Order: sequence, then C-alpha cells, then structure tokens
Amino acid sequence: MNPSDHREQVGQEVLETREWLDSLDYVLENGGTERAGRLLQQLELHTARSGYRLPFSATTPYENTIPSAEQPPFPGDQELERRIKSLVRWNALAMVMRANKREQGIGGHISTYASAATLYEVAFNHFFRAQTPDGDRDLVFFQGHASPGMYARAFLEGRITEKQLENFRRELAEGGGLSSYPHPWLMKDFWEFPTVSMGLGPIQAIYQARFNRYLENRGLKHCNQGKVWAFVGDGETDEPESLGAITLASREKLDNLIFVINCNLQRLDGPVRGNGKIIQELEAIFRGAGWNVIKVIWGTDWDQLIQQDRDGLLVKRMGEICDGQYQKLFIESGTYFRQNFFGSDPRLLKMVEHLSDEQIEKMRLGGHDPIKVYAAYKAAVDHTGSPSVILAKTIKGYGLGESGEGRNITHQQKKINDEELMAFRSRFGIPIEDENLHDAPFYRPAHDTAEIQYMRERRKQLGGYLPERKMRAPKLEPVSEEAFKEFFSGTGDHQVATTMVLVRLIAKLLRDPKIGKLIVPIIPDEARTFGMEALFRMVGIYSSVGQNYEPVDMDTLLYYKEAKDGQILEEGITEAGGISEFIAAGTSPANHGINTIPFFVYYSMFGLQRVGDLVWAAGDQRAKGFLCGGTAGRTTLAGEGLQHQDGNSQLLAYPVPNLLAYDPSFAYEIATFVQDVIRRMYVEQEDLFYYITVMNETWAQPPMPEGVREGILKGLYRFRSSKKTDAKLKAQLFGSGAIMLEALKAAEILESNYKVATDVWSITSYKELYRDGNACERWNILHPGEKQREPFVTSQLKSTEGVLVAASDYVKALPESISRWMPRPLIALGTDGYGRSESRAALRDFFEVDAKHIVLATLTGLLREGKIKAAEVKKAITDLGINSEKADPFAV
Ligand SMILES: Cc1ncc(C[n+]2csc(CCOP(=O)(O)OP(=O)(O)O)c2C)c(N)n1
Ligand SMILES: [Mg+2]
Repeated sequence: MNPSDHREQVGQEVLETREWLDSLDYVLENGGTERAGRLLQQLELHTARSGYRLPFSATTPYENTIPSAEQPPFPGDQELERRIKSLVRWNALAMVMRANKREQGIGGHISTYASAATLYEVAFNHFFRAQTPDGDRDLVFFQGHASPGMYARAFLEGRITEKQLENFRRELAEGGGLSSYPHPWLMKDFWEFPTVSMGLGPIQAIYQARFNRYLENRGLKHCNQGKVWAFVGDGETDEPESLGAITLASREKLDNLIFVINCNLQRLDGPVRGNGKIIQELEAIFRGAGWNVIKVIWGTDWDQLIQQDRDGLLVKRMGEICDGQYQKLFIESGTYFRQNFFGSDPRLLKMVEHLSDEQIEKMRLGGHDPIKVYAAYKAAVDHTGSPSVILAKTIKGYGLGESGEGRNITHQQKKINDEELMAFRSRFGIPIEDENLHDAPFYRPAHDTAEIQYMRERRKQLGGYLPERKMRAPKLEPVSEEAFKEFFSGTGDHQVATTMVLVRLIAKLLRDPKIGKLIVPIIPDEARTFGMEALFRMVGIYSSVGQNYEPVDMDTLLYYKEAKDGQILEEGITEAGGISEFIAAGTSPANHGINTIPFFVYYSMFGLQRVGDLVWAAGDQRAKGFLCGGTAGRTTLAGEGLQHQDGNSQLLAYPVPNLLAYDPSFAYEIATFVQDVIRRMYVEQEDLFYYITVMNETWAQPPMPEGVREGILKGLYRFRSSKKTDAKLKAQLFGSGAIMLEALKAAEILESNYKVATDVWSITSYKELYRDGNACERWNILHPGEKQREPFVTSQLKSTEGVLVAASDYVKALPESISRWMPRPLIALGTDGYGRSESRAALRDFFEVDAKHIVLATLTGLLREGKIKAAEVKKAITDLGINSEKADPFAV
C-alpha cells in the first residue's frame, strides 16, 4: 500500500470509530450504562458468530477505574490535610534520620512511607473507624516498613512522646523506644498485627475478615460494620501467602475486606516488574479471582488530557510503556517526559503543547492525589458482594529529592543530605530554620493549631485513635470440672489413642453450657484422619451460605453437615489458612472482646515446620489457643514415610517464647494441660498459646496417679517406682509420647532379665524443663554467693540412683537440652534422621528407640559406671536381637 492510501485508510478508520463512539454516547445518554452494556455484549456475540474471537483480556485499560466524572466530592479540608500530611512526612523522615545519625547502621525506612503517605492520611482522616456507629471496629494491617509514618502521626496526636520517637529502633534505651515494625509483643498497647514478614499481613487479613463473618453468623458478634484493611507492598505480592488465599475472600463474598496495594513499582533491589506492569498483572489476578478491582493510576492533573483522549491514543501510550520505563520517566525532568512519553506521536505532543515542562513534571500520580484516593476508598467501602483491592500507583521515596526518589537504591536509603533536607522542608512547608535543619529536629505544632485540632477532631468523628491494642474481653469464669473428670480415671482395658482423647475432650468442651459456644475447632481437611468426623454432625461445619445441596452421605449418622451457624472451620488443604484462622480466633479476645478458644488440629509435620513464620507471628500478637499436632511422632506414624513422620516439631516449638509445648502419653496428662492452660489463657489472661502432639497408636489409658499434677505441668513426674528395693543395679528411664510405652516395656525387661531396679518417668514437656533450667542458671550466674536456685529437673532427680536414659519420638536434642541439670550423665535416644515407610516396630528398631534399644542404652550406662562388664552387654545385644552393624539413621 502506498503512503497516501495508508493515510486514507487510517483516516477512514478514525472516522468510523468516531461514528460508533457517537452512537454509543447516544445510547449512554438515553438508555443508560446498563443498556450500553447489553448492547456491547450483543456486539461481542455478533462478532464471535461471524468467526472472530475477541482476544481474552483479564485487564482493563491502563486508566483509573473510577472516571473523574464519577468521583464523589472530597469532604475534607484539602489544604489542612495536606499540611498535616507534610508534618507526618517530616517527622517520619526525621525519626529515621536521627536514629541513624546517632547509631550508624540502626536502619529504618524512609521511602516506603514517603510513597504511601497519601494512602494512609486519607484513610486516617476519613475511613479508618476505631469504632463504627454499630459498635464494631475496623482492623488495620499496616505495611510493616511504613511504621515510621504511623509513629509520626501518633506523635502529632499526642499518643507517643518525643523521647520515644527519639528512641526509634532503640527499644532498650532509657525511657523506652519504638520497635522497628509492628510488634504487639513489644508494644502491646499500640500495634495489633505483625506484618513485616512479607505476605503474612495479607493472608491474615483475609482470614480475619472471614472469622469476623463467622462470629457474626454464629451470633457471637452483634455488629458488622467493621472493615479489615490490609496495606501491602507491590513487591510483597510475590510472596505465595499474599495471593494464595484471595479466592477464599471472593468465594466468601468478604465485602468487609479491603486490600490497598501500594504500587510504587519498586521493591528492595529494583523494579517489581521492570519489563511488565505490576498493576495490570495484579488486576488480572484479582479480577480473575472475583475481587472488585479499583485502579488509581493517574492524578487529577491528568483528568483533562484523558477526557480529551477520544481516540484512545493517550491510553494506548499509557498502556504500552513498561514499569521500568515509567520509573525512569517519573524521576526525569518535564522536558524528558514530554519527549519520551508524549513524543512518540505528534498528536500526543499536541495534546500537551499548552503545558510547560514544569507543569508536566508536576503532574501527579493517582496514589499521591487525595481526591483520587478518597474516591477509591469510598467506592471500596460502599461496594457489596465481594472484597475490594485498590491498586494505587505511586513513586517510591516520593519527595525525598534527587537521590531518594524512584531510584533503585531508594529502599535502603536512611538519610538524605542537607540540601535535600532543605528542599524537602521547603516543599512540605515545615517551619524549621536553615541553621537548625542539619539534625532534622522533630516538629509538632502547638495543641491549639488548626492542624492538630483538625486531626484530633477527625479521629474523634471516626471513633478514636488507631492503632490501639487492648484486651477487650472480660476474664472468663473458671471452667467447670465436669468436662475433664472422665479423663482422670483411665480407660481400663479399653485401648484409645491420645488423638481420640483430645477429640473427645474437644467434644465435651463443645457441649459445655458456658464455654461450648466459644470453642472453635479448625481443621485443614484432616478431620477423618483424626476421627473428628463425629463433630461434623454435632456442631456443623461453618458455611456462610448454609448447605445448598443434599450431602451424598445424608443417610448416615455423621453426614457432612454445613450450616450458617456451623462451629467447625473446615479450611480445606491449607495449613497457612488454618493457622491464620487460628490467629484470628486467638486474638478475638483483644480484637473483639470475644473469648473464642481455637483448637487447630493438623498433621503435626505440616505445622511448625511448614508455617513456622505464622506461628511466630501468632506469638508476637499474643494469640491464645491450642495448636494440636496430630499423627505425631517419627516412629508412631507408621507407613507414611519421610515427608510425613514428625520428629521435629517439639524442637521447633522451643524458640517461640510464649508457646508451651507438651508431648503427652496419657489421657489424664492431656486433660490436666487443657484445663490448666484454659485457666491461664482465658481466666488469668496470660498471653500464652499451647502446642500439643497427639498420636494415633492406641493403648489402655491408666488412671492418674496421686500427686503428679504439678509434675505434669512442669514437665516431669515419676510414673512408675520400682518394687525391687534390694537390687544393686538401678536405672531411671524417661519416656514421652508414644515412646513412654517402650520405656515401660524396657523397665519390665530390665527388671526381669537383668536385675535392674527401674523407675519410669514421664517427660511431658522438655521445653518447660529447658525454660526452667535456663531461668535458674541465669539467676545463679547473676547472683553469685547467694543461695543458688535449683532447676526442677535437678530437684526431682537428685535423690534418685542409677543410670539415666531418655527416649522420645523426637530428635535427641530435646533430652540433651536438659541433661546438664541432671545429677548424672544422660544417654539420649531419639529419632534424628529421615523417616521411612514402615511399620511402627520396624521404625522403632531403625531409629533405636524401642524397648530393646532402651534396655541396651541402660546396660551401656551401667557398663560406663563400672557396674557390669562389657561381655554382659555384648551378650545382651545378641539376646535382644540387635544388629550392631546396622545403618545409622542420621548418617549422610
Ligand atoms: C518474608 C520477607 N522477606 C524479605 C523481607 C525483606 N524486605 C523488606 S522490605 C522489602 C521490599 C519491599 O518491597 P515492597 O513490598 O514493594 O514494599 P515498598 O517498600 O516498595 O512499599 C524486602 C524484600 C521481609 N521483610 N520479609
Ligand atoms: Mg514497592
């Protein structure tokens, strides 16, 4: 085609397009948007029938979702809000700069909040409700790295002192400081949700929103206007936890949930999607998942150009530039922008010929424009039927000057130089003289200034300050003994597994007239594994829509019953979801004043090992409740093999300070813990949670011996005293979990075949013994010459005689961790190494934790003490049928 023909064709197309658009305008004016929509659908169908398939697109054009004509009026005083925001910006910057001037390398982030200031300030002034009219409250997950902004605002509100600001990241300084990120453990009156491990905020927010609905549908929470807000970084969305649960939110129609994703196009090292477009990518993902997506890309300065863009040239240009290029465009001069953005087409250049380079340079992005942000929030808050996500385009390090704005090094920047500080000060109008600027002093206007009055008044209108954490629930009345009674008397000959005991105990608690309704069983698709299916029928599985089908097993007693007021939270196959739900339920006493008591029952191997970071976050935010690791024990879970057999989790529970961990053997031990821990968590309101491993091997449950309660709770008690009072050889065996039975068998063999008087002790919690031993040791180190404290282990064992042997279904590090407080050397047996698909007997032989290996270890101890000869031990090896040359399960 020659050039003139081509031009003619293009001209023809432009004309044709205009005619169609004019017709569509006519329909829009006369028939409204719905009529226009129907017409477009018909056109699409017509086109498809004629053989052309419209290319699939999950995205909309690279424009704001809300056109300027549909924006609501901005209800606030824009100028005052701008000044307040500047004050917050300044103090946030100053606190990080001052901290780093004082202490080189102390860290902190200035660029995250700088890019998100408008997103937060509009929310603080108009949306975040500390209390809703019906008595509910908004729960806000603040982006961890933006915390300097939250502190700076709280400082202006008068909730944080200058001294505290001064001590940002110096929590141990005199007068107290501020923690780097949101940590309720460290600032229990302020922060509610730890978010700084990326991805944990978004998934927790989703389950928080679902749990709120659960409470409402079950009649435990009587107000429902509160929203859950989650502020997320665009880079953070790469974490699987960030997006992994978004379909749950739409399936459950969680219109009480709003994500705000700050799309500053950068993460730590560089662009999030240099060669792509993160906003479009996220739009496709969230739209596909059924969310209400609101894009806030362009600020008001762009409105006029967009309105004039009748032929779609501008929006096409906006859409064809990748994020890496945008990053460059937005830090360059107006001249550069004109040339490189509009310069691609003379018609685009013409659109901006009335604007100076300076004006072009100042054209703001949507995420920095309060009018656009307000419109998006309002649309999200008013939206019903699905969760909303706001994708706001911003510049990382906004306002930080040449070296701090939109550069790849921006994230790591802790300081700006004097010149930049001066520019920042002037740009945001902070009244600090040049000569005082160098140290970046804090600045808080007087109480009666318009700014401070305004921000206080706005918060008053919205129900108070935020974030604010406090215990909102009353102390629970002590739970009646009734539920626990039967577990103390044993099961006679009847063999039951500890899993069955725990499930029966949960069932009894569910029936308790007082606390029954507060029990929240949470299961990630494993109820049948643990024999919990009886609960399906008993209390129902929670479903926000009830049960819209006839269950296939309706004619059975234990059918799969879903109900709107169902009590069980059946999560499907997601341990991350389960633990997030556990956190929501376990923080409900603080968040909502409702004393829910979660029991999260899961496959023990897929708990602390798989979702350890969420467990850590649960501890940080003082969640209460029971984590129950089912099918536990490396050799007790037969058949399943390497990936399933858990010999680790009791050790993995060690580092979480407020997590109590127990590995019980008997029903009465379980009942003792559960009773005591409910008292501590909900009656005394201690900030604890609890991990228990339960097994699927059955045995006859003995009655509770006299006087062992204290020992059970502290971690150790004597279960069996030898009757052989005249024996010369003596041993003390320590068993736990299912391996307790092997220790008891070993005691029989030692007494009958080797004349060793053997006591057997139950170690219910290595962790508690370790905690206590360390506490004593520490005190003793710090108090020389004073009466030294005695660890509980020592106090119990010092008057015993004989060799010491411990065996558990977990790694040897557990018994070894307490052996230094024992009166004599300990021989530790355990299950270090990868599991195998095998029977219990074969596994216990392989890992050397069965009765015969316990016997051998005991004899070895006696040999080391010089009480027996090597030949006797050699003979025992043969008699016991042990292969001395067998493979080492821990070898690599
Ligand atoms: C699980 C986890 N991995 C890594 C980090 C370290 N980290 C802190 S901030 C950051 C970049 C954040 O980028 P983005 O989410 O886009 O937030 P922005 O600061 O740009 O708003 C990284 C990698 C972390 N905090 N958590
Ligand atoms: Mg980012």
